[in-house]
Amino acid sequence: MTRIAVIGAGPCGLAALHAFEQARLDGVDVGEVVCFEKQSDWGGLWNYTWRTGLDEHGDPVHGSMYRYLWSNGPKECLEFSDYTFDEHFGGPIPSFPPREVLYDYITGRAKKSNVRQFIAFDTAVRRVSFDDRTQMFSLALESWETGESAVRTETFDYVLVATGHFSTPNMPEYPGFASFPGRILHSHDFRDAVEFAGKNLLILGSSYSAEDIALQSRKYGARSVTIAYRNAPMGFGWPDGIDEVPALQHIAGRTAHFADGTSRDVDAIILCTGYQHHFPFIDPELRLTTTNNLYPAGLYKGVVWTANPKLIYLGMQDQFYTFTMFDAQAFVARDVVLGRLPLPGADAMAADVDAWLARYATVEDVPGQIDFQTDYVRDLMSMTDYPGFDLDMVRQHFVTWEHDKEDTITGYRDKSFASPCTGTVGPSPHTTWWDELDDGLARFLQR
Ligand code: FAD
Ligand code: NA7
Repeated sequence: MTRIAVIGAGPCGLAALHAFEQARLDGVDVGEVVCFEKQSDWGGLWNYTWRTGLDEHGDPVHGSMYRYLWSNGPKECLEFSDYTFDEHFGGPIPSFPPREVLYDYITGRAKKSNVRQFIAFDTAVRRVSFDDRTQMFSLALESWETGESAVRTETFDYVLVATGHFSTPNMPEYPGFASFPGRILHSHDFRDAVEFAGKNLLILGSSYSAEDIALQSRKYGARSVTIAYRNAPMGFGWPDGIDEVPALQHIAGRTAHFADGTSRDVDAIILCTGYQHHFPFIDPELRLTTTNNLYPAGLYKGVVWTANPKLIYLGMQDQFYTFTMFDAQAFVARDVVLGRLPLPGADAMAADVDAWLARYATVEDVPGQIDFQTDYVRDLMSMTDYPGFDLDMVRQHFVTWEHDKEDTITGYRDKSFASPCTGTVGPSPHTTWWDELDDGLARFLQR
């Protein structure tokens, strides 16, 4: 029997299990699918943990999400076409839910398709290697299923890596950090904005984490937030108490000095400086090495490891699209594994990757990035029976969302979008996002 390993039970791993289960329900022999998840529950980053540093087994904590995290894009842009928000919640809900609501939705589909039975929890993959002679992968596993650490090896025909890439921090150092008298942390370790109430914060970075943690911190009471950008400012109309300054040069005591010659005293520094694709458990010749971008090289259709097509990576791109892109990838991965989607030869795969990379090199701005990832998802969807949805509507939603953010960075989450699956328009939230302090599911669903 063909054995297929899925590593990680976050949104990508769950999408893979769902895809295989759909084929099984259609009467296809999918072989044996086993998912290994090092945490004790599913959901990946959406499975909130209060922990930072090390987990209960001494491994680096996977979670990077924090309290009071609301979706940073419209939920209509990530809606599963085969499990809509209307189906899960029994009626319309606003377009920007907090984390717990999206966790409920993701795991709702996984419960419906009954895939928990395929997951070995508390089981970390320690090594992935490939034996040229047997053409099989060997996975070294450490499991705490019985409470004690137990090590074993299993062999598989195919491996799907779904371990995410927003967990291992990119941690730059600036002169003066070692003697800074306050706390310095990475966004990976940020958990509760309330900790910074009354403080003057310095944030480094100019992408999603910097934007959201700056807003959060101010919303929950930081006295001031200074965002230092390395290349270009985000340029939003920030609320009172937040502003952007050019790059940090050095710190002297608690005084931060910036490239424009100005300086400010700060109490804490949050490095919103991104993450590394970090897969130390995969043998070097199988290991994806890339920066965070929309088309990592070496992956045919963004998923198949061209150097060994029995190895598949899911969700390794930077992400406008999330859950729907993961689904589209998972259906392609499944059909490659099942032999329903024959792969072209190595040269043709390389040529396809090169063509996408050549197009990516011409992308100049955010609308271009949105179009690029839309076309990528469209290409994937043309290859399988993943149920269609109005992709052009989603593309337009992303463009509108970007404009909304430019209009009002504190108010864009109060807007409503139409579902590309059902047409349902999200109602306005009962409380504007800037005034809502409670991120609980029950509170969000109150009408
Ligand atoms: P993950 O969610 O990271 O899951 C990977 C899983 O693999 C984890 O469960 C982990 O424990 C497991 N794992 C890792 N290594 C091993 C191993 N060696 N052995 C066994 N198991 C392993 N997306 C949105 O759509 N909307 C948002 O609002 C949004 N906000 C975000 C906010 C933050 C702070 C971050 C960091 C990301 C956010 N994202 C958001 C993007 C997020 O990456 C995706 O939504 C999604 O979680 C990616 O799913 P994944 O399965 O690829 O990875
Ligand atoms: P991103 O989107 O990868 O962005 C990383 C940011 O970090 C980016 O603005 C970088 O600056 C900045 N950066 C990187 N290195 C440095 C140094 N050395 N000094 C200053 N600034 C630096 O990561 P995010 O965490 O924002 O977002 C990741 C996901 O989490 C995303 O999907 C969200 O939904 C949540 P640059 O712009 O290149 O100048």
